[in-house]
Amino acid sequence: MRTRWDIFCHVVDNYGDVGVCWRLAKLLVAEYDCNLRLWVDDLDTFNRLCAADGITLSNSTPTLIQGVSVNYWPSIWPEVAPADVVLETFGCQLPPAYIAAMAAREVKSCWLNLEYLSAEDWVGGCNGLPSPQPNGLQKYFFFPGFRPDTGGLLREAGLIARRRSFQQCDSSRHQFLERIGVNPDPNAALLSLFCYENSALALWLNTLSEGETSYHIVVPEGRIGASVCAWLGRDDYVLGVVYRRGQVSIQFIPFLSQNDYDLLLWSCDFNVVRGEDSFVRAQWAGRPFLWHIYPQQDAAHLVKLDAFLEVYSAGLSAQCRSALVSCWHAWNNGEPPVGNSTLLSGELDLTGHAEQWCRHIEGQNNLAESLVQFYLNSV
Ligand code: TRH
Repeated sequence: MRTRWDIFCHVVDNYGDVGVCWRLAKLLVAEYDCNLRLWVDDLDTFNRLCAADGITLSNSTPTLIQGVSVNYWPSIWPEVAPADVVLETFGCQLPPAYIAAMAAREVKSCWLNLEYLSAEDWVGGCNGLPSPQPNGLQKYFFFPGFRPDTGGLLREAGLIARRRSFQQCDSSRHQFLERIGVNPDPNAALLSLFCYENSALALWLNTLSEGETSYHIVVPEGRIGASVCAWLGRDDYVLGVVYRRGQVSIQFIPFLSQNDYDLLLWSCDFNVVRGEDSFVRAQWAGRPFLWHIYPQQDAAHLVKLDAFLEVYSAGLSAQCRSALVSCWHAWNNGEPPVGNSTLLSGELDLTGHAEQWCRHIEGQNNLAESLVQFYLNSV
């Protein structure tokens, strides 16, 4: 009989919480034959994330998409029989009645709390640790990460091979870009831009616009629309239209499906990404990227940023490393990326390094497989 899974997702903000859960759910069903329900407490956000797939979710009835039963997680919890594996994501609180039902099961559910991704050292030591609960149940912490002692990263089977053959085939790239209405000048570097509001953005665009290289920057609709418009000296934009200022062409496009967003990352020479999921996908893309980390209170995110920079830049020359570190620091502190234009303009070849890094993390654990294995070891 197929193992039954329940994944609970509380949407804090933006798309990352539901983006990670949705990707994980699809993967567990497609590759591990799980019988899976995904419970999400904000289907409006989910609807925006999967609009490009032509999907509309409703609060009243579960929707079966790609084998995943997507359910609204209501504040008044209905009576639901708990699954064999229960995943609460990012510290969300399960409904008390559901926990009581888990405790009442003859064979206890395997209860896991999936944490946020971090490259910090302590993560490996905490991965898989039990957290005994007052009702006798055992909950386990599960940490994604970049090291062998963590749960690893989400990666679909054959992803990297597909990405490499896409990048080796000019016509695949061309056809994809044409499909999404992007037709860059062949001499321009193609960039994608997905980040939070950032006071460094206008200064960075200034630098690019005044340089010698041409850039075509693709901006999926979202939070930075207004600031990019302001930089262009406009009040608004029309999707698909290319706006020019100096060496920079800017094109806003509709928010893509997760699959098409991957293709965009694969197509670009350089990607600006944020949060957690796009950050990981940029790494699988094997292209240089700039990470706008999700800002946390007390600048806790800067520790995470440095932890990642430490592992990511390990194989770089001193010159490259220092350019990368100062650029990422500046960007994440909202400071002018002065002196970093070389990095962003591609003068330092980070492409080889990005591919090497991708090969390195490809050898690490696969998060979906780690979760399945953890459950199998527990029964
Ligand atoms: O949207 P994010 O900023 O998400 C988050 C949340 O803020 C969350 O609360 C926080 O905890 C987390 O970051 C660290 O960024 P992220 O994680 O990259 O999620 C974006 C999702 O949107 C991801 O699944 C990729 C997807 N996406 C598309 O499907 N199409 C697109 O066009 C774009 C730009 C993104």
